[in-house]
Amino acid sequence: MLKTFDTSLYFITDSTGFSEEEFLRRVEAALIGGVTLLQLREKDKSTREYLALAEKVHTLTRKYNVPLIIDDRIDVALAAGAEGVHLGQSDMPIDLARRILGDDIIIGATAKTVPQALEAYQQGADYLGVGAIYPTTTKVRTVLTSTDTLDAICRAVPIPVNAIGGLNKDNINILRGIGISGICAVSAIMKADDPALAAQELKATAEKL
Ligand code: TZP
Ligand code: MG
Repeated sequence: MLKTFDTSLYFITDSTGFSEEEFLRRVEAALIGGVTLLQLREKDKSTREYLALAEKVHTLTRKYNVPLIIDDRIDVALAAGAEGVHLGQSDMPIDLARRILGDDIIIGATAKTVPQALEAYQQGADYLGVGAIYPTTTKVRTVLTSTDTLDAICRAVPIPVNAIGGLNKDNINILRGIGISGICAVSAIMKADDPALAAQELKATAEKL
């Protein structure tokens, strides 16, 4: 299997506050709107609940030919047959995950500094998420990352680097001139009145950076 993926508009989901039906409706709308990569991010579900939702989301992502990435859990990613997993600094180390998952599965890593970025790359990460660029309303333990650090990380590693944190179509101009491969967004799409339109507009704006 050839491992190809496009991080230009990386949508990370958050089901908090939505019925499953509404959540899945929004996920499909985002796919229709043109997201290029989709991460299922669940922090409070049991393993079985996470897996059951992953299977439903995977049915949708397959329909639109978008790789599905599972946050935190390599077991759930494997069991759901997902295309990848995203690992933070307190999750499974990248080199161990790579050993378990093999070379065909996408492994993404969170990095907030150049040393973290270099380590993740050297251990086998396929892409990096860097942030938070702006304060975020999404439930996450994070600190702000400067655009200078983001720029330094882009120059330090040869793999795709995505910016994350508080990004929306009205504020991503700050990323102009930095060698990112794409942007990650949760609430700008998830909580939009029209997630399909939000994804479409965000993608169009990001493409012009
Ligand atoms: N990591 C750093 S910021 C963040 C994560 C998971 C959340 C981003 O969410 P939003 O709603 O796009 O600010
Ligand atoms: Mg994590």
